Amino acid sequence: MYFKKEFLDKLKDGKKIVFFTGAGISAESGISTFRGKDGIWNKMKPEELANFDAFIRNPDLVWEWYQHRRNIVNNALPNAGHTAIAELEKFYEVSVVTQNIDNLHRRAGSTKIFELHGNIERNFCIECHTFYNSPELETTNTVPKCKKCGGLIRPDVVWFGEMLPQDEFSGGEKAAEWSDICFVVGTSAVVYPAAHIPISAKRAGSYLVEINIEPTELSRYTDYSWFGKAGEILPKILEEVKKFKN
Ligand code: BV8
Ligand code: ZN
Repeated sequence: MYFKKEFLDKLKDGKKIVFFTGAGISAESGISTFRGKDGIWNKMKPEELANFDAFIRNPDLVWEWYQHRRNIVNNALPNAGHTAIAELEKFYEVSVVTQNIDNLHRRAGSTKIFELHGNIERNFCIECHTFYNSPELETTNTVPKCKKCGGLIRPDVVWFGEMLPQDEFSGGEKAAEWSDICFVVGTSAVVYPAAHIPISAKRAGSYLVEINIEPTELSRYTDYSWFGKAGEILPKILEEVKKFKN
């Protein structure tokens, strides 16, 4: 694979690298994206499911949708893209700032992860905020009730109209601003405030590299764009790094 000299120089001199990732990095693990041609939003509107009012209106329907997605995630494995990012920790200070809720970066071995939109393996009671990990909840498709107070239990993910976890967001934004290279991998970059992060990185002087199978809202800001699959491109970047860092 051909790499622009400017990019190779950044890889040689850089110390801090951020990977800002979206659903596209998990596509090769068999997890559908949201807005692509096979995206889950094509079949129904996010407003109908991924928001608190929808949950209160029809908790069983929303809970069942997340159970369905949990099963897909539980049967999925990290792909070569996730594992290449984890392995790059041998050569750089790597932070992963992800919009994904599938936990695949952690399962691949990444150690510094900012989860902007929560994690589907965690749940909490909407009344008393007691946390429940998925395995301890019955796998029924009706919404479980809190053992302490009987309140409804919801997935610990950020729904539309909800604030992002402040520490995750500000930690991820700072890591991106301090990075030498900020890779944007597999995201349509249309969801805010998450999509601000690569732009703040660029403004702070980070070298912005996009990896996607098609152009996005962000493509015009990037220093370098690759059109291809994350699971194919990231291992090639790792191979290149091993040539001069081993
Ligand atoms: C908030 C829930 C306010 C968890 C999600 C109008 C304009 C601008 C903003 C808004 C607006 N109206 C409303 C808003 C705000 C809204 C928003 O941004 N809406 C957008 C859609 C217009 N944002 C919010 O509501 C946020 N909260 O603003 O709160 C507030 C402020 C103060 C006080 C109180 C409240 C909350 C946003 C989080 C919403 N939660 N999901 C879940 O169920 O998953 S959003 C959903 O989109 C996912 O979380 C996902 O992470 C996120 C981003 O999607 P992507 O990851 O980018 O996935 P997508 O399918 O879009 O793209 C995949 C990409 O991969 C494609 O580009 C494709 O080409 C590429 N690809 C595919 N295969 C591969 C690949 N690339 C490489 N390799 C491959 N193999
Ligand atoms: Zn409770």
